[in-house]
Amino acid sequence: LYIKSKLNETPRSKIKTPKKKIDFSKWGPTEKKPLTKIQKITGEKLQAAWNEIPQVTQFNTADITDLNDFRKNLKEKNKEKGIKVTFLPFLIKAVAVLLEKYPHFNSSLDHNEKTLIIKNYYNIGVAVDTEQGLVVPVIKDVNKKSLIKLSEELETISNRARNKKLSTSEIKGGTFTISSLGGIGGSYFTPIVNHPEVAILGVSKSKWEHVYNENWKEFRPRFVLPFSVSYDHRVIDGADGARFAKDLSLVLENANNFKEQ
Ligand code: CAO
Repeated sequence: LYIKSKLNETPRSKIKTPKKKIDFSKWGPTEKKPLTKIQKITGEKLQAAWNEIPQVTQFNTADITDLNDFRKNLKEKNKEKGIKVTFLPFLIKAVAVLLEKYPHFNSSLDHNEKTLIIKNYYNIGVAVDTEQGLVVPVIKDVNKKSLIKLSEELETISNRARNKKLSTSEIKGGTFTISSLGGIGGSYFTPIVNHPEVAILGVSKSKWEHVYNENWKEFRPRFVLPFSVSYDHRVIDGADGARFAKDLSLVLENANNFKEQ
């Protein structure tokens, strides 16, 4: 009977704190701005993920000096074709390599939370900042696409997102998400796992730093990318979280990994 009554209890995550109405105008002038539809939907998703997923964030950096030179070169070469080559396609490619190596980062728990469903396809969601709020269009089968193709798709879907043109199929089916604030600034942040996915990469702005390397035996100016990986701790152990972040750094540090794309 005790077990039965426990099973019928509302899960802690479903209990909502009663909201108290506060008259803020008592202390000064205010104005009302209703949330957009996107803000409401995204807010609910984020709240559920925050309540239901025990998440940990692992931080790391990658020395992308060589990769940056390679990117600039590719950017220059594709300028005339009107293709904008940013860092994001490289990150998408690097993540795809790692998801193949760490399949449980590319999984979801089933509805009973008793079985892990590993996906053998690699669809990366990219957080896009729009006037209406945050949206996450998905680029499909990224492992089969070149850096240039990814650059083109990225520009198309982020424009479609900003012009409110995304269809339902374009925001579904993601297996892993990247949130890049690198074009804006800041050092590190802790992204929230995009449920039902189990891990997310947060990318911050790279900057020049003095780096000491055992091989060089001196400090050298290097272009360093800070990033963070948040993951569902029910599916991913801390050791694997650290391995994933370390390996991502290794993939990004070797520009040769991207040369045949
Ligand atoms: N370090 C240094 N520079 C970076 C960088 C990084 N990590 N990431 C991007 N940049 C540079 C780009 O290379 C580009 O410079 P160049 O013109 O010299 O090539 C410039 O910053 C602007 O990039 P961008 O932001 O336009 O393009 P992107 O491909 O990096 O990102 C998109 C595209 C759609 C992800 C981005 O525009 C965006 O919306 N970001 C916000 C996402 C967001 O809100 N996330 C938060 C979600 S959690 O609340």
